[in-house]
Amino acid sequence: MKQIVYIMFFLWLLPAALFAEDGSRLWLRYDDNCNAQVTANRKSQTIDIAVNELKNHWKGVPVSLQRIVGIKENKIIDEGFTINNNGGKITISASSDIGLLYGAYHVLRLQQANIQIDKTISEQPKYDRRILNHWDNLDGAVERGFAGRSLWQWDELPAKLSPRYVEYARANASIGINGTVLNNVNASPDILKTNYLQKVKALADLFRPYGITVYLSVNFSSPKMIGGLPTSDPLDKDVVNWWKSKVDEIYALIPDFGGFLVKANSEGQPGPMDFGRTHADGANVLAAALKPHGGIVMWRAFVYNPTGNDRAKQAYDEFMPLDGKFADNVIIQIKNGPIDFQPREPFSPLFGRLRNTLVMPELQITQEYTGQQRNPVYLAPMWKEFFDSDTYSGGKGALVSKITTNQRINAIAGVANIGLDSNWCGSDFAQANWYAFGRLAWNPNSSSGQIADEWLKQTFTDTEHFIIPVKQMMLDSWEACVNYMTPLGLVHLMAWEHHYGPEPWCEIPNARADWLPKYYHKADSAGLGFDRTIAGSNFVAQYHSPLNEQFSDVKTCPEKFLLFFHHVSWGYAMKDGRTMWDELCYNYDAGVQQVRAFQKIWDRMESYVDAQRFSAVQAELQIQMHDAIWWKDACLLYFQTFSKRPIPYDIERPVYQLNDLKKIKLDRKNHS
Ligand code: BDP
Repeated sequence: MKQIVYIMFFLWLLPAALFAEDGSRLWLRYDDNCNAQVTANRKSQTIDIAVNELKNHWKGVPVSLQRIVGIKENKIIDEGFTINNNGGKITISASSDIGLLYGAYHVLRLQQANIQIDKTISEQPKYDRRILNHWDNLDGAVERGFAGRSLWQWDELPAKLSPRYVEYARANASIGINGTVLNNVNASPDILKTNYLQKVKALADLFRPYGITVYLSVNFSSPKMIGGLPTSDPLDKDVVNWWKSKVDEIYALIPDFGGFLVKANSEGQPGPMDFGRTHADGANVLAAALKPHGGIVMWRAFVYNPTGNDRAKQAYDEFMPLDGKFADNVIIQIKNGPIDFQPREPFSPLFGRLRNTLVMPELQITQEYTGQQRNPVYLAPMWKEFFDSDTYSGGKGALVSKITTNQRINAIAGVANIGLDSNWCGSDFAQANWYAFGRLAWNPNSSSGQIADEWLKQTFTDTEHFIIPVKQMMLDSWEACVNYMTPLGLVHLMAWEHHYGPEPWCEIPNARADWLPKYYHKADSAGLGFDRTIAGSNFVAQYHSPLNEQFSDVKTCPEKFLLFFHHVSWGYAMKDGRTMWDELCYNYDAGVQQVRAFQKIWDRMESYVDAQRFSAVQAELQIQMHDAIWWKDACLLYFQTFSKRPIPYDIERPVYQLNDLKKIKLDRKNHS
């Protein structure tokens, strides 16, 4: 009897185990064992992966993979593909193995999204290097990571290879990501020690068939810290030689190593300026060591040092004088905005200004400032606003996406949101941001809606009753987040260090001014916002005309950036006739209302989604709802102490007391 009970209990558990929907399959939820007829005219590890993916998961007519030799050799490697369907057979052709694999994933994507292949499809990535930046430390912690600890098991490598490494490579290949920087930009010098390089090699070997190149973040003091030299001065002969032999050592292990990412002279990191040298001096020494092997240096423009000047101006001030001085395999990696991955910022003026230097965008996929993967926020619309910004470099039409894809080396980086959590990203909707980064890096002209559509269909279901409302929810989610966190061009109102939740009042004894919210919002009895016009910091002058003039004039400055560029009086009349104070209140309230609407949308979706993912998202929306009210009350009650105006009576009353909100101190570590 007892045995029967056990068996019944086991049988009852079985379906739950078989169908555990923990999100681990990402958007790759293909049916298995489809036994498709697939042939290829060549064999290689990469082509074999493509053949097997299709054999296993493709449900249509036979597929032929055609590796064509000798076309379009103008690029380092031509990763594009063409798909033809003659009715009885689908042909995927490409001039590289990886092009065939990308073509195979594209065919599967169309199948999962229920799109017929009824015309010839030709695709070519716009950025050549589509790179994830992992801010993973060697001790397994992930800086600004919200999805568990690091995927990389450094203590087990190279002997033990987690199956997740290949799953990671496969997921990236399926969306065209072809590079990964394994370690944090706040880099430990140890990564360049031989024992670590052996571990890196093991990962590189696993990733290679999936077209993924490995890069490393390096610490500029490495020659001194692990090389035993007395200095790391880039112009010292021994330092130059140290970098050269270190790089030679790396390439002996990893012949297709991609290069280095460097954060130098920023937030306490060492750099060439410690020795009276310039960013160019530093970058060029590394570049010279990498050059014979075909490697590149991605030198970050995120410089964040105490200067008396407007924080927004620093990157430009340091890098513009060096325009044209960088070696031809150095590319300057620039965050999308001039401050630091805020919910919304205008684009960094270095795009369009550095004209004799290669530049690449850095986006943040991990949601450091947008709810830390507890708030479902789809970031593609933010990135689109950035890509579509006109820099006016050399005239109208010089969009960020255009100027950054029109160079000798085209590259883009996204700070990864991936960790050891079973669903990879800590939340189901955060997976959409990883996905969207890959798809936009492939083609920044794709629309956020199109990407959301295909992601939803692959990840959940293609039923219209689900797709239409949930897609709309995704598309509105970023604007909602901006509304309840930092509307009208406000930035950096987040809590100290961990950056979760509002603390516009924050004061920390002896902290640098430009690490504190008050520096950014400048609330006083007269008004709110940072004057960056000629009467203020004159940051506007870093933009090309006519943006400079447009941002400078309070009347023509887009209201979404108003308080970024102007200190505006509380009673200032906005375009809709409301006062700035009222507009601010309505914006915060709109954010709250939007999240309420998301909750209602999602609750109606219960019958279309498995129970596990349904309730996970439901819980996140609940957290987001809580956070939105918290943000609204904290910011409005605090700013009200300056504006001395009532919160318009037709919007929701605060539910918290300012003094209670000020007492909240979350127990979150900075680097968790
Ligand atoms: C900031 C993060 C910090 C990073 C820094 C960077 O708060 O943890 O080290 O960016 O990009 O947004 O270097």
